[in-house]
Amino acid sequence: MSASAAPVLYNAARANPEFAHAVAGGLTRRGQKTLPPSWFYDEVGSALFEAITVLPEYGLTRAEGALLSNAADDIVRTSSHPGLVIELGSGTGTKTRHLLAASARYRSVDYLPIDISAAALDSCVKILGTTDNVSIQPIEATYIDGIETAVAGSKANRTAGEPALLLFLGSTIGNFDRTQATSFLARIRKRMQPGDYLLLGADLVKPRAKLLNAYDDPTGVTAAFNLNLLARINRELDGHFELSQFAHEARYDERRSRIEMHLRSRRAQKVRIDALGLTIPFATSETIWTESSHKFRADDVSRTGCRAGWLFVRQWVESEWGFAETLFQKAK
Ligand code: AVI
Repeated sequence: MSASAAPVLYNAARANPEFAHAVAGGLTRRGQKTLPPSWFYDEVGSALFEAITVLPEYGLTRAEGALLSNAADDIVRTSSHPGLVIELGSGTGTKTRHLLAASARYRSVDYLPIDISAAALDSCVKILGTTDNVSIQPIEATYIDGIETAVAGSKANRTAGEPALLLFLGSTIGNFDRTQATSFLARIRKRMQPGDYLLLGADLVKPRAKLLNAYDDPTGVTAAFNLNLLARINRELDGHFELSQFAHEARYDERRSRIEMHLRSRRAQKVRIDALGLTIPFATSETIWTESSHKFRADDVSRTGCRAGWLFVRQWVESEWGFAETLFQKAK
């Protein structure tokens, strides 16, 4: 995505310059307009995402919770009872509870959740803060900066050769395309120590109707989550999007095993964004592509990790919904 074309005249008093830049770049690019999914998660978006995770149609979070709860002992035994657990994009950390409790039965555990949302980290500390034998040190940062901070900060406390367990759960890996996913997994491997483990959660391919229902639920929660991106532009960048003039759309690209979320303009319109000094034209039915959610075959997940230089250790699969946890290790 090119973000260089548009002048970004953001209102420095209120706007996050990175958000301003992403919006200007994504909405002025030639061809398909885009907005990156990382900007879904302001306070409203995070609350809507929490609601999505309990929808009957969105089985992903429940399946992963059940898998982690059933396999927690097995996972911590296979990853050498880690005393250091680092989690990328922890959110509220609800699913992680089982793993921490299983590891903390053997030893004291340092848990370092990494998230860009301070609100999510606060809830994480509230939810997991009372787990026996677990000490939590939240890190408010992007993934790569957060891992660097976590690994550097924990060096002094780590006995040499004692492996850490890095968690990347929730199928967030599916929000990258295949090439980006491999290069991201390679980048995080570089920052970990030899012998460290990675547990990667990935949603598996399932029938089209089941997927479309999960990303276009009849209650409209996912639609609200998607439309909130426009509302966020209105709030933070003095945008003039009329939300009723855009529709949430979920599509399934079977060849790429990918759900796409779009916001479709219901009519030809021009939308002013004051803080950016931009007016964005939309044709009737033109869309803004806001998210891709790639789905995996179980052996795809191990192949993707191995292509990034990780060694495959073991995989656990929940087959009712279709979800896999895959454990990798960095070579010693
Ligand atoms: C965070 N991520 C893995 C979710 C997903 O399923 O791609 C975000 C989401 N988008 C719509 N519903 C949920």
